[in-house]
Amino acid sequence: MKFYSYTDLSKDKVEAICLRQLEDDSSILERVKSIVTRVKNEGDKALFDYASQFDKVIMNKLYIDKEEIESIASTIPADAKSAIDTAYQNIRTFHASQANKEGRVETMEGVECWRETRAIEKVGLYVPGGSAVLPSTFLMLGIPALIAGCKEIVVCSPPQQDGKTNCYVAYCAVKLGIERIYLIGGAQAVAAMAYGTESVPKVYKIFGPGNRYVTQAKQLVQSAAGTAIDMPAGPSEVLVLADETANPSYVASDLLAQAEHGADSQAILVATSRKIIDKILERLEIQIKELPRREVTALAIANSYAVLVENLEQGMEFSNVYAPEHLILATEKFEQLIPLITNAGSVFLGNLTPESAGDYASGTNHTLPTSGFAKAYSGVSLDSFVKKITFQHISRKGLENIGSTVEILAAAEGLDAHKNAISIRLKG
Ligand code: HSO
Ligand code: ZN
Repeated sequence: MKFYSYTDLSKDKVEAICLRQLEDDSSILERVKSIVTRVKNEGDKALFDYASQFDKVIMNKLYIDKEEIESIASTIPADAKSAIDTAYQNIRTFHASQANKEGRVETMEGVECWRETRAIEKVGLYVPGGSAVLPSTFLMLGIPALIAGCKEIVVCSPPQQDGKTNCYVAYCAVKLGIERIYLIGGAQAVAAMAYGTESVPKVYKIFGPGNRYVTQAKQLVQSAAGTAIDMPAGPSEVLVLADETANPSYVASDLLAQAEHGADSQAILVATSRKIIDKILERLEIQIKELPRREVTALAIANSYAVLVENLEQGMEFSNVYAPEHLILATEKFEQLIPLITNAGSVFLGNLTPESAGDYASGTNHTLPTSGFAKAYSGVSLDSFVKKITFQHISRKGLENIGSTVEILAAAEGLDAHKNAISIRLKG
């Protein structure tokens, strides 16, 4: 882990260390383009070919239905089943609370305006599967889609070696009432949902994390097919801000939890004394030895850094420039820092609130803006699955009240037809 002292860093240097290593995706862009084009032109045939080429499975159909999903789900171990049940309940409760209805507003007497929410009718969820089992992502996307009332929820997940899905993903499907899972992975799954094939319905918005191919494909179909996407996804990251009230072992465990996601993950430590940093790194060295994924974890830690700051406020200043996907405030003084947070995807307060809780089960969504996108993007929520449509109604009194304002503005813009649309009504 590299080390920096904030007061010694120029503004440019701060900006530079906050830049995530942007992968050179030009090499994969061409491959993704050819996959997307083939799926668009050849439909299912291309999907069968890619399953044997990339997933190394010969598929005779591209999906499994209710009966098969239920039979796979029934093999789930009891403890995993009840853990998914608890997570499901918490995620549901939190996301259901996001459905707030807005009132009607009279902007002038007789001029009434309001917004109504409508679900996006067709959404596509990409659930990473295969070797990396991510049923938690299925819950994080499926639950808000369900609450929003999306009519068609298309789910794609890469096939396992046996051409099926695992019991965790199958059980999540049962809980969500999803009766078909398309066993398609990677860029080809994104292309199938964007353009539609003989088997896979076309959707209006695609959600979900994935590898560089999936991310590239999402960006491609966004411009080429006009399919909306949840957000640009980069490697996962955490920033932990710690002071003398932090528990070094806990902080070390949080940094490692992030780092084990992948070699390109970032685990940033910001602390108010050198002594705290040293203690945390000491704990980290001990804990990493026990981790099954220690090799990949060590690579991510080597890619990460610690920043020494003079106080928590200065730490927050740095954090806002970094704009972390996850921000952990490992301090008892977290309350006073909340108003200072301007850029972060999701925030974890105090010493007993690890990111893992939010990754799986507390209720908040784990699909969050990475790579500094937290400066302008929010994480996935109920809002991501709906549109807000504006309405207005004008009465005769309202028309009299607003009429001249519109006429004058229309005339100023030289748009006489606009003006007439008012004048003709005022006369009538
Ligand atoms: N930390 C990831 C989510 C996740 N962690 C899924 C474990 N499983 C991105 O927020
Ligand atoms: Zn995680």
